[in-house]
Amino acid sequence: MTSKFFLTVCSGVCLLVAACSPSQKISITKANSLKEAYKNNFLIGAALNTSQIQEHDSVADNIIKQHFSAATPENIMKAEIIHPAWDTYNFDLADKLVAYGAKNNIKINAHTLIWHSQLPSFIRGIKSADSIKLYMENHINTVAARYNGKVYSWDVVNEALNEDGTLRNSVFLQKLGPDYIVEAFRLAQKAAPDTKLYYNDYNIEQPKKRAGTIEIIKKIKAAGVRIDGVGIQGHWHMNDAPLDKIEESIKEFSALGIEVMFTELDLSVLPNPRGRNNSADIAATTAYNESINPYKNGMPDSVQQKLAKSYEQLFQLFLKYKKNVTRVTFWGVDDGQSWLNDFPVRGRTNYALLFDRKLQPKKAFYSLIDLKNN
Ligand code: 9MR
Repeated sequence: MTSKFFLTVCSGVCLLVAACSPSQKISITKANSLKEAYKNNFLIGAALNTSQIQEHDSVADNIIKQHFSAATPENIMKAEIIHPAWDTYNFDLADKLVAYGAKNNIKINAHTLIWHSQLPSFIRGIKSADSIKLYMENHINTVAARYNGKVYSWDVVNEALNEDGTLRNSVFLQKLGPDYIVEAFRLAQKAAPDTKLYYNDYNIEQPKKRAGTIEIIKKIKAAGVRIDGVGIQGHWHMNDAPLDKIEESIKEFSALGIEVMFTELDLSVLPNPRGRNNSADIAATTAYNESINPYKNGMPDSVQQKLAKSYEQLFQLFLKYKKNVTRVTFWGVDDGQSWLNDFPVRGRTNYALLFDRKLQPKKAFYSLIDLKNN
């Protein structure tokens, strides 16, 4: 009996599949798509950069279409790009992304309306509270309204908290006071009644920042304003993803009656020059030296395995809470595009995602597929 014959006979017939060789089994019995494997559990997303949104690389494009049911623009919907001057909006790439999502059945999570970082330079010239208020109103009324119902969701406010759970001293806090977050959601709810509204931040699985997040969510709800979910970014290290704290956070956030998402997942494999201090604060960088860039010529198999194991443990946890977790988004498609090659140290070679620099699936990818197929 030839293997070709065997393949035909095997497809869809479990008893015969058991007699196939292991490699045949993989191609016949296993879902080979992340979004398919997890379709009954949660959306699987990726952050897309400009080139991916413009469909420049057909290999990357095929991966996106095959594996992802959700996408977040990595940069192009941030204020400095979409709203570069007081009266100027630049919708070209965002429109393209929205059309791409509609065509390929990929839900777009728009990122982000109100954030202290990547603001347009004209904000620095604004001195009065009234003008900041007007900026916020114009921005949300224009951008969120344009994509109402066309994007699935918005990260309405991003990274408003300090590590101790107090509010970050952003231009919005300084000029508008602590209620600016509720006001941002109020404006977004009006401008985008058909789009889900989320709060998004990093390290909010950590107890103090988690408590700050809960306070924000309760305050929004107490004001009678809509918030549909919370995004735990998930920029962790493969050696110490905080599983217990993540589990506690899923429980506590879900108890507020909102969706929980992992919105920017990646697992660094490189030494952290700041010890265990994990931050996604882009301003917190460290100088390069060779000893903290150990895998510039390739990733050893032992590290591949560790990364795969760590992703597997995280997804086991997400699956345990599949009723509460609605989306898991990776912060990029492949290792080459990852911000972690330049953060917190510029010019390193990191391996934080599921696809390598040649767009080949890594062990970590297969570990997540296997988790659903075994
Ligand atoms: O991945 C983004 C990178 O290309 C930008 O240079 C950087 C600038 O702040 O923002 C990165 O994305 C951030 C996201 O928007 C918010 N959470 C932290 C992410 C990583 O810094």
